[in-house]
Amino acid sequence: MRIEIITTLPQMIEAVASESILGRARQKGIVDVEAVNLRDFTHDKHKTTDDAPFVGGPGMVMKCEPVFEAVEALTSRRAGQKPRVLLMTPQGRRFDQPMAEELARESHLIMICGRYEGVDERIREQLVTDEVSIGDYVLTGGELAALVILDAVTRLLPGVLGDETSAVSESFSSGLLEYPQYTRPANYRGMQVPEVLLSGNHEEIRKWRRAQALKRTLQRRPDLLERAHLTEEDRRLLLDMQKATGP
Ligand code: 4GX
Repeated sequence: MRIEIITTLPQMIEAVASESILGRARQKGIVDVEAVNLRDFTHDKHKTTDDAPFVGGPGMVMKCEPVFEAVEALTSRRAGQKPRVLLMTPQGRRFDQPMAEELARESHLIMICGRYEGVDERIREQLVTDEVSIGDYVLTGGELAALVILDAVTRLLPGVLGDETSAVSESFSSGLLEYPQYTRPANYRGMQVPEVLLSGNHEEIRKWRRAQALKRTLQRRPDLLERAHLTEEDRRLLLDMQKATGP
């Protein structure tokens, strides 16, 4: 998969994309990440990427020319194919795990990172296929949002995670929050690991973990239960929990 990130701060992308699991995925050739410097597509001495809004108003707006030329340079390399072009903006569709899974099926993504107050509307209308938000808060630029998407998408690509960890991602796709985790020692300053986890009874452990995941989800994110994949046993457990705590 090829992912190109158009930005005035390529070092910010490179710093994250070269570390840890992401860095290894790149070295293995599973994902080809390129931070594309928007200033390379300017023609003036000052390498200008922004300008004052027409008619006035606060702040600066990202200019059309460098962004159009950058996207055209990246798409003409692969004539015929039409990559998704994402714009990071609080006005976009909220990024979530199903969207990460959807994007992980693409072979080529371009992400545009805005700074300043925003981008010229013609960029949105002509170049962008998806406006994406990572949440309802205001960042200073799109770079951190692009990195969040890069991270969540890359870890879904085959070969990026080991077999063990990929099972963990399955459990989020089951739509429930994670059960509590423990490691050694079994007793730390008098705080005991739950007895069942030391029992060696795998069927009891499976049931305990599932019940804990259901309980957590019910307490913290009841909204997730509506879309979770639940068995008859799950539904019975949930009803018991709801009875125990009252309406
Ligand atoms: N999830 N920001 C982008 C500048 C901007 C504004 C409008 C394009 C259009 C954000 C978020 C986010 C702040 C990134 C404003 N660029 N991006 N930036 N939340 O807050 O994605």
